[in-house]
Amino acid sequence: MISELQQLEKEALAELAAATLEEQILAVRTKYLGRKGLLTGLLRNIAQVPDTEKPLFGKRCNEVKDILNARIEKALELQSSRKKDEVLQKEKIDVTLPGRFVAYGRIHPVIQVRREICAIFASFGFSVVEGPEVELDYYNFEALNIPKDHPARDMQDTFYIEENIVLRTHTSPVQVRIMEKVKPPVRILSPGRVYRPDSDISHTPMFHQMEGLLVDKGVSLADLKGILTAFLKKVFGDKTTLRFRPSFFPFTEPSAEVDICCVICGGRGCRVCGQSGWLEILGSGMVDPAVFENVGYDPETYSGFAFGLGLERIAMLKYGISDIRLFFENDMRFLKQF
Ligand code: 2NM
Repeated sequence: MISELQQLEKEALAELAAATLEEQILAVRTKYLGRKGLLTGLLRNIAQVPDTEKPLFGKRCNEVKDILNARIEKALELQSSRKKDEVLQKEKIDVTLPGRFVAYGRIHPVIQVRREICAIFASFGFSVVEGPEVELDYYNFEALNIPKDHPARDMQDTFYIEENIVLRTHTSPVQVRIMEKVKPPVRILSPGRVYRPDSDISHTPMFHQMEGLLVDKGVSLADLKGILTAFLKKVFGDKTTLRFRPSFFPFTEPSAEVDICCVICGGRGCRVCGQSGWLEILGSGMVDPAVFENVGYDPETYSGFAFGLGLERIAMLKYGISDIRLFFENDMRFLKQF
């Protein structure tokens, strides 16, 4: 029996030495020390050992049991630290590597200009309003006193969805919709995308416009001049000189275009201003009584002024950009500069 015990100890230690995985170590433990294990079995058979040898056999059994337990414990520890090392090795990060490039966005220059202008008019008490880009012929043309035979209504100048539905060519229809709903006083600004079938160095089929409208009792051309002068000096600088030039729009009477002294040449004449020394910035006028009639305002009681401008054009002048198409190419080398 003693020699059997020695043989068993030798085998158990050899198996333990070969066991690397946790399951393998636990299997050795079960095989020798479990309830039905080999060492447990030997101990159970102690009856067959001669009486004189019993104490020694019992002692040796316990020694072997302690040795095996200690070795198993050690093997488990070793195994778990090996597993930890493996994980650490696998998840190793090189903290000396340079950081990864993060692509972050920024506000498009046209939208920066839109925000800047909105903030200026907000300080004058205007609210920002928006409306549909797919618009009824009525709101885009009819209500604005643009007659059926007007060239702007031509297929050449307007994208038609259906006979009576267009992509809006300006944002004034938003203002008509507001006037239909609310009584004066009205002070609104309507920025947004507009569409016209044009495409060259200064025109894209979609561009951004901003229109303003102020209606109240006793509004005059002097109010128009005062507000627009204050606005343009805020955008282009206090020293900017302006010129109000008579013009025509079907929805305003009288109408005026507003020029500023060329920001490039200071008025001496250059390529940007076409040698005139002036830059066209916006169109404006006193709202035509016919428009007021269409929205249910009494033109005898109320008067108002309106204006419209192209945001790309303002951004081009402000930043010295000569081709409008650059705004829509999404080239980050261009966009990152603003
Ligand atoms: C412009 C020029 C002049 C304008 C008119 C209106 C409305 F709805 F009140 F009639 N909104 N915007 C207007 C007037 C727009 O853009 C060059």
